[in-house]
Amino acid sequence: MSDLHNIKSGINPDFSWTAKKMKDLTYYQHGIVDGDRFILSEIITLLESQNETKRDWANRIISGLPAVAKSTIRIGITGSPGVGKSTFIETMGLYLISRGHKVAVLAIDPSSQLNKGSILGDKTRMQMLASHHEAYVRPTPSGSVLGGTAAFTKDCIHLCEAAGFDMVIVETVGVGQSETEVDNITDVNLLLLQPGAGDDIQGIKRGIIENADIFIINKADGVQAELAKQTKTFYQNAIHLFHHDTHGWICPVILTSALENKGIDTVYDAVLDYVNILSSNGRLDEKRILQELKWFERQTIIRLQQIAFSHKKVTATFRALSDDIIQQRTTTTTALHEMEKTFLSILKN
Ligand SMILES: Nc1nc2c(ncn2[C@@H]2O[C@H](COP(=O)(O)OP(=O)(O)O)[C@@H](O)[C@H]2O)c(=O)[nH]1
Ligand SMILES: [Mg+2]
Repeated sequence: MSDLHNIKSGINPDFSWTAKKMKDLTYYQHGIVDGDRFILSEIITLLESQNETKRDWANRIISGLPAVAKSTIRIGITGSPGVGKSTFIETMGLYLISRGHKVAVLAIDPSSQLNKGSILGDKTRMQMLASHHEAYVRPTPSGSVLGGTAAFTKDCIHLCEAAGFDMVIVETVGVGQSETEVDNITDVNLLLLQPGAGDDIQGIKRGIIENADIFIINKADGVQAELAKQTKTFYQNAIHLFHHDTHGWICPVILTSALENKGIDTVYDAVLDYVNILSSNGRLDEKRILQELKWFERQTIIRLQQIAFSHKKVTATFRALSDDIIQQRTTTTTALHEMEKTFLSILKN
């Protein structure tokens, strides 16, 4: 592992890295298969890198990993900042370990983009879990990875599963585009809410609510215990207004206290119930394949867009037509038709 030190101490770290590391695909792959958390972190750092060679290398490592034999569960945890997600994951994670699971946590922190300190905050919040040898905790600042959080998290999930973690928890905040995408890479989604009159649901996108499979009213303790019960009734009534795509599933609303370790076993049972429903008749596999397909479709559209706009004729026509629209020389419908003709003429050549 002496070359690892070269990465940190070399004058040109990328040079020493490429020269030495590239030869060593098996170092990483064996490390993952052995469940080595240090090597797992190294690969995720490569994936996060702004350096394309490193990212390519990480992708080569991932595509060469053997299929995971053990069944795994991917749990998404969403909720507004401050609702108690990190605290909940710490408590839930330790509970899962006590039930014989190995737990990986991928926390996507939107605030850390502005303030790197909050990553430390999350690590401290999940300190017991982070230092447990049956767990792996990885906070990632959102916006820090090229290609988006969802694609990156998907790769991290595969890596964690290959490293033997059978419970992968993904923490996100229920605001913003990338978070809705993250909901589409997990098997079961938990939405954490605060005791109160449902105010926090207004800040959460409808897509997030529709993607939720289990509703959790956290902080059901102390002076808020009574209010939490009322909130539970409120959500139990409100849930019928939302469509859930798994036939026969009525989203449970569960009271928890992450601080006082209450209700976690009920959440665990609900997660297993939901996954059992999905697994019957291979619906879990089907769901994962559909997620992959959806992801592939979305990424293809993004790539198409990038390729199209890197074409000189497309950008020139687009600029000229935009100008025509500004000068009121054409209508948007006519301009769109012109764009279409431009695309088709390029495709034909
Ligand atoms: N009373 C109470 N406070 C909690 C509970 N869970 C979390 N908190 C507190 O809520 C605050 C935010 O928690 P955190 O886990 O960082 O929330 P996150 O932003 O959703 O990850 C912290 O001060 C926690 O101690 C709980 O079950 N009961
Ligand atoms: Mg948090």
